[in-house]
Amino acid sequence: MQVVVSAPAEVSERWRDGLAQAAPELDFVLWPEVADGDAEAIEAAVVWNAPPELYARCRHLKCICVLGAGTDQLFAPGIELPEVPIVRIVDPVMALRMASYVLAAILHFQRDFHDYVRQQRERVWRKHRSRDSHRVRVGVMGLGAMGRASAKLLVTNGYDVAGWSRSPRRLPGVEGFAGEDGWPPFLARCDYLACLLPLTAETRGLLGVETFARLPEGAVVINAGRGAHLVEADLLAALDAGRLRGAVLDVFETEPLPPEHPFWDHPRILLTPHVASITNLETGVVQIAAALRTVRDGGVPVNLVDRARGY
Ligand code: NDP
Ligand code: OXD
Repeated sequence: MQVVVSAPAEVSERWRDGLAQAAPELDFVLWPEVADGDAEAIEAAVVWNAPPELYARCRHLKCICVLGAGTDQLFAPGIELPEVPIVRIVDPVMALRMASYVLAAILHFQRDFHDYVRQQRERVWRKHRSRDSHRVRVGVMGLGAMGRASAKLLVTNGYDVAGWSRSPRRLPGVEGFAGEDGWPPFLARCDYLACLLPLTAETRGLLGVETFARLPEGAVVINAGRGAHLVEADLLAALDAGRLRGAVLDVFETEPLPPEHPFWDHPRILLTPHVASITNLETGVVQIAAALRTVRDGGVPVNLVDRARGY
């Protein structure tokens, strides 16, 4: 089976080599080093933000494996996807990475590190009183692989945790809310709101003025889902009005974040360059190799994306 690999330039060879080691019987070729005639023979694609030409030229794909958890990139305008299974990565290593990011983001504001970093620069010795974790109400938007691991870690760390999902989910120690009806009461109890949703037509722009208005005064917003979940102007307005206390952002509408973007200098925003949960190569290649073998043998791989739901 011939498989094309299209990944960001800085990691594409590592993925190709890792996959070749995990599945030596398969033939991996890097995009765009695929001659026109050869594209016809390619039966699977392993992708992260692959260009539309890949799908146009590799016309006999039987499967698409995404090098990450989120698959919204595949449904972007201009991409004509073949009707084949789409496999994503569901990896406990990644989930734990995300969970530790969310915990660190909360602690940054909860324990006033945001102010201490500035105070250190100014040589100011001033103590702040921080709230203990059991008095801190955290809400996790999305209770999938990422959200469940994050909620679990937060419960273990003594927070008062709630989760919001499309369908009702039960997790030990987590107050569950679901759908439109669950949205207002969920938001009303979020001192910290962490967005770990997939980007779909329903979730785009969810972190906007109406959502911020429902949060308790002085809440902190964490977005590690996708940049388009957030209405950037609404966040700036809510921070500047003091409605929100702070924001921790890992994902942005435009990545890399342009140098002139107002988020860079905002005193109440901590930003990171889309690193909350980078895909783990060692476990990733094993999962993708398994999916490719299953497809080659005529089976149905696990961790499929539901196209109708969009995630
Ligand atoms: P999953 O598909 O496992 O979980 C998605 C969760 O979101 C589910 O609980 C689902 O509800 C819920 N959801 C989806 N749509 C809605 C909606 N309209 N209303 C309420 N809840 C909804 O995804 P993962 O947990 O694996 O990943 C989530 C996202 O995290 C990815 O799509 C990606 O965008 C982002 N991500 C970011 C990374 C980073 O480094 N910043 C790294 C990895 C992922 P239900 O349970 O009912 O299906
Ligand atoms: C992912 C990501 O979705 O890294 O895996 O954003």
